[in-house]
Amino acid sequence: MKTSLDRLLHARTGPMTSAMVLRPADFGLGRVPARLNPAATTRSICGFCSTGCALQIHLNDLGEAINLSADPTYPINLGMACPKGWEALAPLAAPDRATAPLLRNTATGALAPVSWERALAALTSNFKRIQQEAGPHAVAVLSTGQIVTEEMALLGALAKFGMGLLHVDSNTRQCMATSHVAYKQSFGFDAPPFTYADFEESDALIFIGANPCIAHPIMWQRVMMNRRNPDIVIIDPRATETAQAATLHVSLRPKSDLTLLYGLAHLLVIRGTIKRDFIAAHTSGFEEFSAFVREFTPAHVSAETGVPVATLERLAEIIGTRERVSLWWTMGVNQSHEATRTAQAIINLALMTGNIGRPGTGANSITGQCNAMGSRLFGNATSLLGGYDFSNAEHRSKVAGIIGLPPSVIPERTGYAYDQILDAIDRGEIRGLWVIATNTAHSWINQSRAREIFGKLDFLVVQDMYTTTETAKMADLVLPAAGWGEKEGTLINSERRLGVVKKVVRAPGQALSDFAIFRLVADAWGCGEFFQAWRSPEAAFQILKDLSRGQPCDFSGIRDYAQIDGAGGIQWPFPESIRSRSDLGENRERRLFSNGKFFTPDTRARFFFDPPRPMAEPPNKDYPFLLMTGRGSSAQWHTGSRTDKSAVLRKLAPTVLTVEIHPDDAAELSIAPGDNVTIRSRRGHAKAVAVVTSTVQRRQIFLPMHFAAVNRLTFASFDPHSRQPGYKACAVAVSRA
Ligand SMILES: Nc1nc2c(c(=O)[nH]1)N[C@H]1C(S)=C(S)[C@@H](COP(=O)(O)OP(=O)(O)OC[C@H]3O[C@@H](n4cnc5c(=O)[nH]c(N)nc54)[C@H](O)[C@@H]3O)O[C@H]1N2
Ligand SMILES: Nc1nc2c(c(=O)[nH]1)N[C@H]1C(S)=C(S)[C@@H](COP(=O)(O)OP(=O)(O)OC[C@H]3O[C@@H](n4cnc5c(=O)[nH]c(N)nc54)[C@H](O)[C@@H]3O)O[C@H]1N2
Ligand code: SF4
Ligand SMILES: [Mo]
Repeated sequence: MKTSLDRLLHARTGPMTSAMVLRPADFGLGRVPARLNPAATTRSICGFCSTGCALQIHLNDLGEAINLSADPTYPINLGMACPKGWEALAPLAAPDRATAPLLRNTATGALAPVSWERALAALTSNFKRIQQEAGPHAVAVLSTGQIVTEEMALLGALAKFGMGLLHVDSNTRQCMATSHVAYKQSFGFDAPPFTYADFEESDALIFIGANPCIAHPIMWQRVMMNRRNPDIVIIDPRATETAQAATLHVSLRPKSDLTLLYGLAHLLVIRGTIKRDFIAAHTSGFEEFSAFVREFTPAHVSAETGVPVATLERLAEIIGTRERVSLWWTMGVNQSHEATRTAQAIINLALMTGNIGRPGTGANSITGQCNAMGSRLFGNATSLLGGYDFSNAEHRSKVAGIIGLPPSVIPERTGYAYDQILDAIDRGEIRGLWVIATNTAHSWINQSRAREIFGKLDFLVVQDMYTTTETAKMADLVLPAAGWGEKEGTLINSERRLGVVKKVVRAPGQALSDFAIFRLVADAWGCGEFFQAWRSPEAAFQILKDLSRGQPCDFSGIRDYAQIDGAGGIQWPFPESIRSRSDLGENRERRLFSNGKFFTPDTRARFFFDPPRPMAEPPNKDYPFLLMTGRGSSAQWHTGSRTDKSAVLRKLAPTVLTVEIHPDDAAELSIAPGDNVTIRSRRGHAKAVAVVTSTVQRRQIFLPMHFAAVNRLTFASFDPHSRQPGYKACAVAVSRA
C-alpha cells in the first residue's frame, strides 16, 4: 500500500483524480435549506476592523438577515457600532458581486462565466503545469487578514502541505508584520498583552502613530469611558481627530519616533523613575540599553524630532509618574523603514517602567483587519500553524501529527515575504499566483511597478466577492467568494478575543465560502483525502484547538462556537484547565504577563535596540513635500470594494481624492481650498482636491489610502526585520493643476 506521503506527492505531480472529488453541491450550492438560522435574532462579529464589535442580526422567517443593530450585551462594544458596522449588510447586495467563476478566454481576452468544474480544472491544470515547468515553488499565494481563522488555516495547510508551495504571504504583511516580529523577539511569542478594559483602567494612554477616532472608533469610545482622569497623549505628525481630542498632542517630525522614544528612555533613567526591581527580575539587556540611550539627550532629541524639550520632559513625567501607563501603537509605527525597532522601543518603555501585566498598562499593538490576529497565528506564512516555527523539527512533527500528515510535507523554512514574491514574479521565478481577499493592485506600495509585475504572470487567480476590484480585473480566473454574513467561522480581535460570525445571508449565484472553495481545490488537486477532517468550519475549529494546545495562544478549553457566542467572546489563553472553573464570568477579561513571566526560554523579556537611520526617500529640492498616507474616515474601508457599495457610507466620506496641505504652503503655491492639485513623485502622479488645513505641518501632505492613485506615488521601502512596507513617507512635489 502506498504511504500517505507517496499519495500526497502523487497528488502534487500527478493528473487530477476524479474518484472522490467534491462538488459545489456538497457545500449546499443550489439547495435551499429550510432556515439559515434557527433564531429570530442572532449575534455576529463585525467583519471590518479588528475591534470585534458584536452586531445583532435580525432575521426573517427563512432565517435571513433583514436588518441589524449594535449588540448592547457584548462586552466590547456595549451597544455601539461605527458606520461600517451599521452598514455591514449593504455591500453584500452590490450589483458587481462575483456570481459565477470567470475564466479569461484566450481568444477574445475577455473574462467569461464558466462552471465550477471548469474553473477548478483551469486552476489545477495551470498551476500544475507551471510547477512542472518551473518547479513546485513557482506558484505563490497572497492571502488576507479578512477571512475566518478556519479558512486561513485550511488555505495555509492546503497551499504548503497539499500543493507543495513555499511562498505564501498575506496583506497582514502590509499591516501587522512589524508587531509580529517585535513581540516575538521581545516577549518570545507574538502576544499582544492587553484587554480592552485597559483603555478604561489607565492613568495615562500614549498613542503612537494611531488615529483611533477614525480607524478604531469603538475602542476610542472605550477610552472616553475612562473615569480616572487620564492623560491622553497622541504622538503623530498630524493634528488628527484623535490628537484634537487628546490632552497632549506631540507633533513630531515624521519618522523620528525611534529617536523620540530613545530620548524618553534616557530621560526616565536620568529622572530615576524606572522600576529597577521589575527590570532585574523579569528582563534582560537593560544595562546595554540604558548605556545606548545615553547619547539621546533632550537637546539632541529635540533637534531631531522637532519636539520642544519642555514637551519631552512633560512626556517623561507622565510615563514615569503615573501609576498605570499604557502605550498603544498602529500604522504610524508599523509602516516605517525602522518599524520593528520602533515598536520595540515602545515595548522597552513599558518594560523599564514596569508597565506590563497590571490593569491599565502594556505595550499594546492594535491590529487592523477583523482577523489580522488569526492570520498571525494560523496563516501558515511567517509562523507554522498555531504560532510554531517552520525551522524547528519538533514543531513540524507536532503539527504534522495533529493534522495527520507526514512531517516531511512541512517546509523547513518560511517562504518569501510579499515584496519578495513580487520580485520573484518580476524575475520569472514565480509564474502562478493565487490572490485571496486582498486587492493588491490598489493596496500594494508603488503600484506602477506592482501592476507591471502582475502582467508577467502566466496565470493569476483572484478569489474575491467582487469582479470589479483592480486586481480581479487583471485575473485569468476569478473565483466568486461568499463574504462576511454569508458564511461562518471565528475571528480573533485585537485583545485576542475569539468571536463567531454567522451565515445570515445566502451568497449570490454560484459564489461559495472560501472554506468550500479551498476544499474543492484540495479535491481537484488530488489531495482532498488529507483534509477529510476539515469537514466544516466548526470541525476545522476543533483542529485549531488541538494546534493551539500547550502554546501561549492555547484555546483548547473552548468547547464549541456556541460557548464562544454565549460567553461574549473568549480571549486566549483559554486552556483546558480553565474549563473546570465553572464560572466563565470570572475569566471574562484576560491580560498577559501578570506573573512577570514571558514566553522566552528564560521567561525574561528582552530589550532590543539599534541606532536610528534616515528615511528612505527624504524630500529634496525637486520633491520638497513629504507624503503621508492612511485612513481617511470611519466610513471608508481600504480599497473601497465593500464600503463604496453602501449609499449611506458614500454620503459620509469624500467621493474624490482630497489632499491635506498647510495654509502657508497652499498660499505659496497659490492653491485655494477646493482647487485641483497635482501631486507627483518619482514614480507617478495623482490629482486631488485641496483641503487647506493646519492639521498637517508645513512641507507635509496627507492622502487617504482609499483611492487607487495614492499608491502610484508611494516609495517601496521596507523594514529589514518585518519586511513591512513604509507607506507613510515619500518625497513628492505639489502644484496647482
Ligand atoms: N475607517 C477605517 N478603519 C480602519 C481601516 C480602514 O481602512 N478604514 N483599516 C483598518 C486597518 S487594516 C488598520 S491597519 C488600521 C490602521 O489604523 P491607524 O494606524 O490608526 O491608521 P492610519 O491612518 O493608517 O495611520 C495612523 C496615523 O499614523 C500617522 N503617522 C504617519 N507617519 C507617522 C510617523 O512617522 N510617526 C507617527 N507617530 N505617526 C505617523 C498618520 O498621520 C496617521 O494619523 O485601521 C483599521 N481601521
Ligand atoms: N498608501 C497606503 N496603502 C496601504 C496602507 C496605508 O496606510 N497607506 N495600509 C495597508 C494596510 S494596513 C492594509 S491592511 C492593506 C489593505 O489592503 P487590501 O487587503 O488590498 O484592501 P481591501 O480593500 O480590504 O481588500 C480586501 C479584498 O477582499 C475582498 N473580500 C472581502 N471579504 C472577503 C471574503 O470573505 N472572501 C474573499 N475571497 N474576498 C473577500 C474585498 O472585496 C476586497 O477586494 O492596505 C495597505 N495599503
Ligand atoms: S469599530 Fe470596527 S468592529 Fe466595530 S462596528 Fe466599526 S468597523 Fe465594525
Ligand atoms: Mo491593516
